[in-house]
Amino acid sequence: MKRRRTGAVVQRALTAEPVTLDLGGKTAKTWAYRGASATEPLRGNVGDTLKVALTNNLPDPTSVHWHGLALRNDMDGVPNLTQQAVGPGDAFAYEFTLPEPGTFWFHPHVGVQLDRGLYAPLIIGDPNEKADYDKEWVIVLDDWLDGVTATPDEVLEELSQGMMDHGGTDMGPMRMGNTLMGATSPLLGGDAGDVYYPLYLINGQPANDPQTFAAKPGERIRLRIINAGGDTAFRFGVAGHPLTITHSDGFPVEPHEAESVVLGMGERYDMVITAGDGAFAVIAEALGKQDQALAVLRTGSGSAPSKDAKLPQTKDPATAADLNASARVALPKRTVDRTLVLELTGSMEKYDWAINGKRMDMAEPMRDALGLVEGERIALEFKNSTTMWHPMHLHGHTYQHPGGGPRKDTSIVLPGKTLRVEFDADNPGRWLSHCHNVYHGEAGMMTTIAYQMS
Ligand SMILES: [Cu+2]
Repeated sequence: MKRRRTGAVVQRALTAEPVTLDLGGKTAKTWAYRGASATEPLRGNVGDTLKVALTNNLPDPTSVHWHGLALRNDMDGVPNLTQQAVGPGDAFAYEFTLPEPGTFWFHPHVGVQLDRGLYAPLIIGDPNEKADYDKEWVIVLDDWLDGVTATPDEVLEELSQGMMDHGGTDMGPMRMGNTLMGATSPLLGGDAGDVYYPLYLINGQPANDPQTFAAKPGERIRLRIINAGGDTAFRFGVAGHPLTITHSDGFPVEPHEAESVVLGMGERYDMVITAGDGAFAVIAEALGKQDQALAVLRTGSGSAPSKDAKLPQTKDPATAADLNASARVALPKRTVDRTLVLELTGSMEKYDWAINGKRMDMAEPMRDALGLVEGERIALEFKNSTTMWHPMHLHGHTYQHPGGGPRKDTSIVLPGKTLRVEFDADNPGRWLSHCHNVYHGEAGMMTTIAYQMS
């Protein structure tokens, strides 16, 4: 793969460390990064060299995975596959060229650390892009439990026992320990998620202490939305404001108007809104979980929106299926050289989430690697044989959805459905493909796709 280089170097220090947060009055001990956060993104331009000096001040090993980037394989941050995990007290120097402009993010690829506070946006600018907006806001959505109800490791332990989902009650989903029974959403084809979260956050703030975004009426604002959640799909919208979706997972799409948009874990959408006059609720509805994250868009006087403000339920929200890639990022038409079938298997009862019936052991990630040859056009079929949706992610590449659909690296695959995407094998290395439900991934719903430079 040819990578443009500007010669500029962006240098940052990043320290993973224990911290104590105030989440709207709740004190939470957690792990987070010093040097980057939801409100302090890393930024660079396409072609710049990013140098990040990671220091691990956690009691556990960690790593940094640069989600969505077609970067050099040895910087992808997957222990036992692309590097050794960075032990407590140790350091690691990440250095790579920023390959494409867009909205990306980063997080550890060790255990369920992602469901703590260890994540931040990576925004890659394009100096040649003509910006037809006045302001730009990065909005990170998250489901939060760490240090409030349990640690993510305790939740995984609980889920791993397996459970029968007896469904919710007439009143909605039902909490049992840290799991949630009967959380369903028709938008996700049934079971929406399994984990009870006491809080939902926008840029690290809960609904009772929302972030306020200030603008002037009539300003055009680019929103870069990232779902950093562990087990929650969000339906995002801004009350009273139509969204014009412009990018999916960093790559441009033909502009698409919508009232709201659904994001699975790991997905990003960029959109433009034209600010109205007053105070408006910015809402991320936690699908199936009867709760939501909230922020406020304020351009004038008027009382702040209630924390119970709701998105309209009337129209179908946008999903990847509604979008088409911009012509300049559509894959050139060519015949498929090889089809890789990734059958998603497993169940809640056994908590044996897997790909092609094999649960990946991260101690041995090459054991069942799928092979291909550099230069091939690959069709990747995510065949969901389970009764639950999965947000499937491919490292090191951005594939295209069928029928001229959007370029993406993370896609919702509904229960019983198959999603067939295509990509060009132009970035040799050992790459993971996995479910971005962090608990499903850690339970084994991962595989490796590997190829050498030919
Ligand atoms: Cu999954």
